[in-house]
Amino acid sequence: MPSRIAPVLGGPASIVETACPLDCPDACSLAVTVQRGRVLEIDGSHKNPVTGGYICAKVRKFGERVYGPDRLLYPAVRRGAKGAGQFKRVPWDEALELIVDRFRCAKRDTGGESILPYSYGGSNGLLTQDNLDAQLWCRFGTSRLARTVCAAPTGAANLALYGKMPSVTYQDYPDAKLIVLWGVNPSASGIHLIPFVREAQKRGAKLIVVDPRSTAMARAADIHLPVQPGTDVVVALAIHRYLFANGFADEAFLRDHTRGAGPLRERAEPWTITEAAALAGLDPEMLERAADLYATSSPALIRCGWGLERNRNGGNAAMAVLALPAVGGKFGVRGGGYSMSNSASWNIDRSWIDSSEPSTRLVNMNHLGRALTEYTDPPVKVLFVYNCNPAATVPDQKRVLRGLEREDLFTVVFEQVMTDTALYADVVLPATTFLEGYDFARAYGPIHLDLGRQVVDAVGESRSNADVFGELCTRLGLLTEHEPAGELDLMVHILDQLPGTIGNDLRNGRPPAPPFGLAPIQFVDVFPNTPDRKVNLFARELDETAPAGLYAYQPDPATDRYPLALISPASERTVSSTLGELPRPDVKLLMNPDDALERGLVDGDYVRVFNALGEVHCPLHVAPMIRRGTVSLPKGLWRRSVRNNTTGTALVPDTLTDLGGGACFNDARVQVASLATA
Ligand SMILES: Nc1nc2c(c(=O)[nH]1)N[C@H]1C(S)=C(S)[C@@H](COP(=O)(O)OP(=O)(O)OC[C@H]3O[C@@H](n4cnc5c(=O)[nH]c(N)nc54)[C@H](O)[C@@H]3O)O[C@H]1N2
Ligand SMILES: Nc1nc2c(c(=O)[nH]1)N[C@H]1C(S)=C(S)[C@@H](COP(=O)(O)OP(=O)(O)OC[C@H]3O[C@@H](n4cnc5c(=O)[nH]c(N)nc54)[C@H](O)[C@@H]3O)O[C@H]1N2
Ligand code: SF4
Ligand SMILES: [Mo]
Repeated sequence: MPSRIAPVLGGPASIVETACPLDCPDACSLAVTVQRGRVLEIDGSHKNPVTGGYICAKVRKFGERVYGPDRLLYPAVRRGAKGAGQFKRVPWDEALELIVDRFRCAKRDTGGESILPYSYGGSNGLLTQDNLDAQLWCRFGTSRLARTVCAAPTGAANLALYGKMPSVTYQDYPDAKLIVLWGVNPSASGIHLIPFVREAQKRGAKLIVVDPRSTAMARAADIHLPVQPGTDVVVALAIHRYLFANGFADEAFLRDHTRGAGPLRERAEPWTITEAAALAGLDPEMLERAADLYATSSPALIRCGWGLERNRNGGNAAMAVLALPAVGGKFGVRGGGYSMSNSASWNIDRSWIDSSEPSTRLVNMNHLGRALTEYTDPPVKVLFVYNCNPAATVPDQKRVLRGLEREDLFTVVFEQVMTDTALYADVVLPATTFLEGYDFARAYGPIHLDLGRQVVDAVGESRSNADVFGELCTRLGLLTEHEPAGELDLMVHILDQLPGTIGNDLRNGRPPAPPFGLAPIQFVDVFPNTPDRKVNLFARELDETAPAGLYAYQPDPATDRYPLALISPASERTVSSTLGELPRPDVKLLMNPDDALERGLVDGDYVRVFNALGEVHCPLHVAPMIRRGTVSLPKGLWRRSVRNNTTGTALVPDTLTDLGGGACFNDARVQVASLATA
């Protein structure tokens, strides 16, 4: 679709190379056409071979965010009621002094812990988070934030089993003879994987997709297992059982490279193919075929996504899925093993800042609503939001909004655009986008690191995170003389600190590589980063902390009143809620025809999707692309794109996953009724 930013100016155009740091696995290399200092067109470049010259439609339209009507251009303070979005422009100096003053008062009156910094991966780059911001919070002694809204359960599983060993990159997919896409929809969430999967299929590889929806990849698969959300743990355990029971477990590998195979086998024992299929709502023959295909194929590769983690059993699901290649003996060959987040592969996290851990209160970000409305020891008095849009993206939206409405809460929102959260701010600070500054874009699908360069001047008075956090630190007297205090300083400092030749390579525009290369073979080039270098199939400490133990299944939260599982996966239109400000005519609830028939609903009906926490009003899309008993809304909706100003997160309980304290987005259980009859 052509961009709505028209080339109005004329004159010579130039192309600037940069990289996309958004929260997407691919970290594309970009070629941005600039004319008279304005972004004209954004496209993929060939610098990164995985990008291969093309990018997603959403970032092609990123210029509409940069110059759009929602862009924040200057600091402002609230004038009207909270949430009304009425602000008065103020100079940066006044805004920052106000914030510094409120920080000092909060610390004096209710203690540093009454300040809650709140952030996630808005721009996922190394310069926009975990540096001067972290220093500010740590040195001022604020509450700490457990960043758990995403990847906490899969991260906990990957850490426990393999110490986050680097995993199979996109380029190695064509070597696989079997690819399992488990709870991942790369057609939306990491589009550059698709050609590599297609290439593998062309060379004869089989494809299995495990997903309650019939995604494009599921339709192209040899076997599609449309699991009931939240049941992956038992499906994976049934495959383990099949491997053990039929002589497919790799005993030599288990002996030499793993610990804890015995207890894993015991936990898998009750899950026969029949039992697991019944619970997960699958055809047992299909499940057995999938187990057999996995057992007998090599190289066999599992791409574990994040769709399977967003429920009460998410951690154990990731444990059971990620343990499969160890039991099945799938490592040691190119195209075999697993893919999970590769973000830890560079081993460079936060090495450039003072990382002394304070012991202040740790707040789980999934409990924001609770923290704002219930915490008393001390209550949250100052909330500082950046890189995040919690009014749209975290569980229990109504409670979050109730918290943000508190008159005695001082909220700072540091943002690029007037988000649902920024509307509730007492002070808004305008942030640059990645096209207006430097950043390190680190892929978490492929193993790739690139330096994003400034393409155009900062729009309006917007400033980068590093500059603003550096200035806040300086105003509060928290930095020593030789520490970096802004974006350029910090970039140079990081380039100097990066291990090996990485910094030099980035300076010179060469693609850097970690010591084990850009396409490591698991158990040849890389090994588990666990203390004994073995796969820990049964981490005792997790068995103790998980509510029902390791590899346990906790029952579905559905009730007679709210029988439908509501899921909210990534859509092509936004990255989480980023770009959600652009007009969006297509917000619909997807429902299976049998569920619609049972409720007397037809395609195009206006419906209410509701439970005890809230309700969403939207049109209905009836299609067999989703399993019976499950309905779906897109993730990352802005409130204004839904008729009643409420999005899917309003229906999500703030319960936590079994491991890692993650969000249970897909544990929302709802009923759907026609709006006319409601
Ligand atoms: N276009 C786009 N790209 C994105 C993002 C985006 O919002 N938009 N977000 C980025 C981010 S932050 C992330 S974390 C990744 C996420 O990317 P993915 O790993 O693809 O995660 P999801 O989109 O949450 O869900 C993936 C699939 O899991 C299915 N699913 C839901 N519940 C279950 C379940 O219980 N079991 C199984 N097996 N499948 C289930 C969904 O139907 C969906 O098709 O994508 C990143 N890329
Ligand atoms: N219903 C439902 N909700 C979900 C999920 C789901 O599956 N279902 N998935 C969740 C997932 S996977 C994730 S990762 C979370 C993400 O949720 P969030 O962390 O809230 O991510 P975004 O919605 O992208 O919001 C990031 C914000 O940061 C801002 N930003 C970007 N770069 C910068 C910068 O350099 N400086 C500053 N100050 N701001 C910047 C952007 O403008 C944007 O508004 O959403 C979760 N929400
Ligand atoms: S969002 Fe993902 S696919 Fe789109 S340009 Fe950025 S890295 Fe590439
Ligand atoms: Mo995410």
